[in-house]
Amino acid sequence: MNREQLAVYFIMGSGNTAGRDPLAVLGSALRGGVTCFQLREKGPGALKGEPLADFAAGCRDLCRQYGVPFIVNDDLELAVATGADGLHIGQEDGNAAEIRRRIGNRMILGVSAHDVNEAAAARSAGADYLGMGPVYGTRSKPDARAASGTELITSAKSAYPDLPIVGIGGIREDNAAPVIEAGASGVSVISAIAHAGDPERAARELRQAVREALEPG
Ligand code: 3NM
Repeated sequence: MNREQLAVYFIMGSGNTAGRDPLAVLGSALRGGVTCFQLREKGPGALKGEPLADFAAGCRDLCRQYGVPFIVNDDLELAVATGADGLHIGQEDGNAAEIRRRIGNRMILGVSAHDVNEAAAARSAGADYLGMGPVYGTRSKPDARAASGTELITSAKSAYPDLPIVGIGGIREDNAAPVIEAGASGVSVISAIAHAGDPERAARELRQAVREALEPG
């Protein structure tokens, strides 16, 4: 995966869209220019079994139409079954090195990391990119840690300059720039797009904010 594909990394599950059709929200986000998508089906009412497989296939097909990587959160079986481009795992979702051995280099592997030690471990396990957060306060992950600001990105970036990082947690169009300036290749968001009145416009504005921060002046 190239770094440009991490610029605006949209994450969503069927329960994140405030009652709207999740595939319609994803379609709008893709039209607005998101560069990567992660299906993260969690929490009360999460789809399982066949409905989940159907939903995942719908997400995959939309992502393919736009040439955007389709990543599955924490479900290797679903990732393989849907022909996903990648898998994203958290610190509690199993051993990253073991998962890398199982998927080989056929799939992108993303790992959530919350400090430099976790970043180091993920890097040696073979992660292609890190998700680091929560940068700002978030309501989308009930068990999220305390907001850490952009400091954790600065330190991971200076320790491992070659390892792409996306910031996550409470990021919106108006606070995305410091995340990029700290060294992230992109921003990862749920609510800034999934809860937006106009997800296409929200995606477009985030893309523009990230573009400007990546190319100052
Ligand atoms: N992971 P929003 S924060 C899925 O810190 C997730 O690892 C986090 O949602 C972490 O953009 C988070 O709505 C939620 O704040 C991000």
